[in-house]
Amino acid sequence: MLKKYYVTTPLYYGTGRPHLGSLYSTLLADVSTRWHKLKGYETFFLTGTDEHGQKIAESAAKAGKKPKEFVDVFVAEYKKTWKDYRIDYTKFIRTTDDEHKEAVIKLVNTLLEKGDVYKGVYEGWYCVPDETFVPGKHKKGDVGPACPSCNRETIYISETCYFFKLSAYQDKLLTFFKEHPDFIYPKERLNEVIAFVESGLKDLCISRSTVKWGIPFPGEDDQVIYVWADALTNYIAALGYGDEKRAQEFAKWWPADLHIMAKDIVRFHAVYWIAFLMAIGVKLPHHLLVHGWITIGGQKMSKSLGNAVDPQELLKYYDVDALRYYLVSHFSTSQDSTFSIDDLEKVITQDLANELGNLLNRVIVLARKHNVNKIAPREEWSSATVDLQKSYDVMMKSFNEYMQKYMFHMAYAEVKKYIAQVNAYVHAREPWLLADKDPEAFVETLAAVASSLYAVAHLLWPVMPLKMEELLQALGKKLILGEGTVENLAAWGQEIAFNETKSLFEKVEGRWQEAHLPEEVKTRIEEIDIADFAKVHMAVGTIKEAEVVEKSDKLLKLQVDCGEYGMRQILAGVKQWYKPEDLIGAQGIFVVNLKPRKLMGIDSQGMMLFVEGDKKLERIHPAGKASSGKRVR
Ligand code: ME8
Repeated sequence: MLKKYYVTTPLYYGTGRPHLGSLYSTLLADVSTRWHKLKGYETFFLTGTDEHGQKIAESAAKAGKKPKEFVDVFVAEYKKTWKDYRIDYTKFIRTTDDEHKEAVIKLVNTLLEKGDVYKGVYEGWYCVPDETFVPGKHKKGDVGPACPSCNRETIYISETCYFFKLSAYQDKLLTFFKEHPDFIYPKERLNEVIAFVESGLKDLCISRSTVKWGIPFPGEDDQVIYVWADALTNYIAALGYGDEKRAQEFAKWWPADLHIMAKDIVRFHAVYWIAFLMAIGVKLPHHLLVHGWITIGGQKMSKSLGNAVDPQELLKYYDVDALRYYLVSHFSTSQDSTFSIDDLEKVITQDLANELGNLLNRVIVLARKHNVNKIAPREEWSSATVDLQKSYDVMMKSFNEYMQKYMFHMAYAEVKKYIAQVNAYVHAREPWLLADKDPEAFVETLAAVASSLYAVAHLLWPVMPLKMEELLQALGKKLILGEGTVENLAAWGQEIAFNETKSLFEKVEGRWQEAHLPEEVKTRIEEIDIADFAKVHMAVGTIKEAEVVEKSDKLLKLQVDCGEYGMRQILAGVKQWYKPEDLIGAQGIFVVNLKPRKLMGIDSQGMMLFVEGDKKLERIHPAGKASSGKRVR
């Protein structure tokens, strides 16, 4: 029997460039596709853009462009970012594609034929950014309700439209959810959907007569199909729904194994989409993965809030596979998670450079130093290695269970734990001492570490495809995809080589700040309270020692006597203007309650203040000599 796997992402609005949130959903789809490839499934991964409706029409008009012209620019940006992030999708669908439009018309015609649609008038509130009808008792002329999903202003609309009899599906939906308790991951989201349906479903407006940019509603010159009814259909349109010539393709891939999205649009997928499919008599998708939001400063990251992190910007400073690893391992698929550069640099430095990269390096350097360039297959293992093998089996069991439930962050936490166990095994075995003392135990240790790395590289391949292929090359191995791969990863006795290789990952702590030091000084002007100002403790400090930070163009490392605040090691980005000897013995003003941070891997426990001069940053200091530690107010 064909083992197939069909996964989709939302169709992102073509109103802006991709950001970390859209990247995250798309990356999860990529990881789950690659994971299934590894297990021998034939896969289909669909992504694309949502290009019709009021929101697009208004944004395009504001930009002075035609809607299609307007979205074309962003579609190109999406495609580029996905390529740069090694997103290996099968198909990119646009709702302006002909095959999509034909499928949407087919869907609406089928709903009409089944008698599930009637003509009426919608009078009420509408959220344009979310393209959604918002219930509310307010009347025309009132201030409307805020959108319950995005909290933005709604507008009043009154227009003729067609309604889909959603209310008639209330019981069928509830029965379906009851019979499929794992339809939505995580479970909490299913409970929310059930509560929403139980609270009573109203019929859904599926056309708009005051919007012109959309797919024409069959038989109506002045109405277009509501953008959500249009966009959701993409999941079947991409497989040729309604096209008899493509019936086989449709039967092969549909139903979807997984629709991925964040919680903002679960209702559209779990209620409207499922009801449409029930109505047209098409099978229902197996699962939804509804992940949380990436937040920044406590707010959802979004294009319209203007706090979006640009994935292209991150690529300037960090390796793409390392970024993928951070996103998958650090962000929970079940809850909101905060993005921060500090965390990103910590995760890359600790998990990848220190733990995984170092482990590979150590074993290769050690093996080659003792002229072990290859090890032959072996069957005998000592009890320490048997224990490690048992840890591997435990890890694999949990890993598989978490992957099954799409809890990627938990699955990869198991791999991380196992890598730490392999590192601990190396520490305990002390192979550098064994090489001469007990060559047999030395080779066994190398074999155990290399076999572990071989397995780990496959498990991490869905997240870090290129880096893990490099890791395998270093061991003289190739990635194996297909049936049985995962079960056979624990091939402990196989032949393995130790090829000379460069470090897989770099330590990146402080890299962002280092690159952005000048920007840090140009802070945005914003009024603050006196209480905010009082939070900043500034004091006089006397510089006792100063030296350059070798690999940095900007940094000097200072040892500063801050009186009652103690001796502080403080980094200052002034290397281009000051020699260490210019500063030794000098006084300055220091922020002494700044959270300690690392720049280029070096601790900094405060900040030295300077004035922007014409040619250089000028040191600020008391006019006469002041005692170290005296507060500046
Ligand atoms: O809703 N954190 O498009 P959209 C995590 N066109 N994920 C995020 C995110 C964040 N801060 N921000 C966005 C639409 N996303 C419709 C979809 S589907 C037929 C039509 C991701 O551009 C997440 O997947 O607003 C979210 O559901 C989606 O982008 C919304 O994308």
